[in-house]
Amino acid sequence: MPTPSTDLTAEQIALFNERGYHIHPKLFSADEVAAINAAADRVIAGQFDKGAPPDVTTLRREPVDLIKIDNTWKADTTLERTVLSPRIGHIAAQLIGAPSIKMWHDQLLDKPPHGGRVVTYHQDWAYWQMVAECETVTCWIALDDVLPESGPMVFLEGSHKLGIWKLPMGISGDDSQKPNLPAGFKTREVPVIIPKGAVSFHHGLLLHGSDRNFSPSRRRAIVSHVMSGECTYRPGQEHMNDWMMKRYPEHPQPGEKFRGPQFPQMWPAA
Ligand SMILES: O=C(O)CCC(=O)C(=O)O
Repeated sequence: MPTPSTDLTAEQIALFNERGYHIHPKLFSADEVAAINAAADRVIAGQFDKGAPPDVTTLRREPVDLIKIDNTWKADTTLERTVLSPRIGHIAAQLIGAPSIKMWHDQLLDKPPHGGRVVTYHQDWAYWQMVAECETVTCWIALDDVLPESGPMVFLEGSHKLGIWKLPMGISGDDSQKPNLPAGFKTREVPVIIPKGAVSFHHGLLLHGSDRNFSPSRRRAIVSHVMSGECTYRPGQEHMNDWMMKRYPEHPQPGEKFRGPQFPQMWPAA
């Protein structure tokens, strides 16, 4: 596959500002996706070719109904190359008009066949108040063809313009907490039905959730949650990154830009 273009048009950026999301056709080839899936299975099995574990591994309930692993880039070279890809960084930078892009954290998500959980409608940045500025983008890389029945993410189009909402009572397992949108607010539910290798980008304030996986196949994704390189550290809300970044001698003080090994730069590429 020829290297896919990551240059966005002014119209694509304007649509992101209007809708709160951008879907990019195949950024990763079938061979790349196969290698990523093999690496993801190794990490799920506890094999780390970088010799270090990811930051957090969550295998929910028995039988497992959702696998969620954070900061896999620390554990595996193939996943590191994927989530820190300059292809992702370049697109995110254009979407939010940022001079540079850093990793906030990554997340490997695996919804098993006939399983998984409801992901309650939420806004990503509401969980990331440690990042003072809402200059974040979630870059969701499909590792399987996403089908209407396999529990796709669903976006509430345009909802990023409504400001910040309070956190739902629990991120998973409950679909009854759809926010009460203001009367007359025009929106639509947009399911993210994309082929493997394509990438969906969404704004830190866009309301989104997902249903269970009703299909006989896995629904896997690896996600780069990224931020502008200009974003600064605001302590107060609990987050994995607050304690993980302090394990390294180099980390930001309150009010400083994020720096140090916890937050690798993705764009411009080193
Ligand atoms: O993959 C899902 O079902 C939800 C993912 C999500 O909420 C996110 O990546 O922000």
